[in-house]
Amino acid sequence: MTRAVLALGSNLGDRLANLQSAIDLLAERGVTVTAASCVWETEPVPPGQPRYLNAVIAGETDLSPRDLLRVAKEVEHLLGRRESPRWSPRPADVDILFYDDLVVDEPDLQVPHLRIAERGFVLAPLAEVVQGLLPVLGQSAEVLLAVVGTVGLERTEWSLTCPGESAGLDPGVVVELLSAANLDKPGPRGQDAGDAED
Ligand code: A4P
Ligand code: MG
Repeated sequence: MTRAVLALGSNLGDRLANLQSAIDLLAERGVTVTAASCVWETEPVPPGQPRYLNAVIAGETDLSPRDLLRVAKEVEHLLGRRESPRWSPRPADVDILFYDDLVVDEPDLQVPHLRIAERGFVLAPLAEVVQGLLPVLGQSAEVLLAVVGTVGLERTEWSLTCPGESAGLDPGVVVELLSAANLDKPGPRGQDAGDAED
């Protein structure tokens, strides 16, 4: 089994339901999701589209990186995503952030995902799920987040359910707060976090 870390995003439809459905559909397709970050509401990049909900999940899988990409695309499609320009609004985005410490550099698949270090909406939830240095990148998500800043990132009170959580398969899960980034609300499962907008 390989540990994979995925980023989820949604800014169309029932965004929270879309994130949870993505987890459930991944679980049905060979990704045992063992940990989820809090749900973050984030300013869209680029602006001029609805706000996103974002989360990061970790899981165990026997799927190859390419099969994992195929499954990610299938889940996006099942949740209503159709061909659209890059960075346009979507009911579901499922990106592979890490696949253990493997590096993949192919025309249609790069792992680690190329824009992790520049995306606060990825780094904030990632810091809740991966402790310490990130694979390949060799920096912690907290440090990278401090560089890009936390403007436009808000931790909500919502939480996601992981089908594999009780299996205790994921010793790397962090239940730590992001004090360095001044994100000092309780988490990471959303208990007591009280800043949701709606
Ligand atoms: N691809 C290559 N590597 C990967 C990978 N590691 N995981 C290819 C997933 N896909 C990968 O992706 C385009 C192509 O990238 C895929 O066909 C696949 O072969 P896409 O999901 O269709 O397009 P995208 O999501 O628009 O592009 P990408 O590159 O994933 O962009 P980002 O950087 O993830 O931006 N703002 C907020 N607040 N929150 C968001 O979640 N997301 C985006 C997408 C833009 N702005 C956002 C958010
Ligand atoms: Mg994507």
